[in-house]
Amino acid sequence: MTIELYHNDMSTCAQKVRLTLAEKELNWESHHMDLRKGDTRTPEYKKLNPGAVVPTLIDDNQIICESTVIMEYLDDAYPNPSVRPKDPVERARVRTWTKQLDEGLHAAVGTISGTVAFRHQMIAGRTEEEIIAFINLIPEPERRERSLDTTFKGIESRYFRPAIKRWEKLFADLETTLSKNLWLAGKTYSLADIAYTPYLTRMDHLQFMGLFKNRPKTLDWYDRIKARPNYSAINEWINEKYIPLMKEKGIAAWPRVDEILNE
Ligand SMILES: N[C@@H](CCC(=O)N[C@@H](CS)C(=O)NCC(=O)O)C(=O)O
Repeated sequence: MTIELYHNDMSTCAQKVRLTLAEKELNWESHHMDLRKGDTRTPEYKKLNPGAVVPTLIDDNQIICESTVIMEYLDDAYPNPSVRPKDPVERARVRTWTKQLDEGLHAAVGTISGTVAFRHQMIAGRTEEEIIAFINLIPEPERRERSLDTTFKGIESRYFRPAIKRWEKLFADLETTLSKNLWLAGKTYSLADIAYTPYLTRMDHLQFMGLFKNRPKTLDWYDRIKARPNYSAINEWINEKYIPLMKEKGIAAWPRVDEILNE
């Protein structure tokens, strides 16, 4: 039975799952979704994933949504090598890290990427009415509201400052943890490290490394996670069209980020 993954090249949540599959050396079949065209917002795809997002995993005829749940599922279904520590305390730490992403950090990165760079891709070639119609295909009212504000207002959106503040706190927390332990959950590389790898990469692509330039332990950890063989799950899927856009718009937005950091 082949593992199937509905994913997107640059999506952070999809990158989490691809990193996990690569770490476990599992073969999988790709269904690549174009998020700018709205591939996830069709009635057919919503039958697989009611939230209209990637990733979605299909294994053994079972549909599994939510990137953290998928990573845990893969570790349960294919336990060798395991990417979760045996020690209950370290396992609890993994959950504490992944929970934070699911409860706000991922949305905050969506806000940062969207306001700074991706809104330009959303707007290109669409009239205002078409943009609104596209956003209205998002099932949850809260996400729809955020997408409207971030798409039309860019970094002037009311969601931008709290998102930067949340990531500033995260970088402080990472540095504290990595000053005590080599990896996020303790002595060994785990799902916690995998889960945060795409987000550090995103900050890097946006030229937002200033968020952690004075955090030597985090910088060292970022070098170590990038040097791992499974990082090919990010590198081999880089969409070269995104990189110059993220760089140009990220550099232009940085003075506002710096202002927020220095408040
Ligand atoms: N909580 C979900 C979030 C997934 C998510 O936000 N996916 C984004 C890409 S990172 C997406 O598919 N967006 C498509 C869209 O908004 O049209 C998970 O962890 O799987």
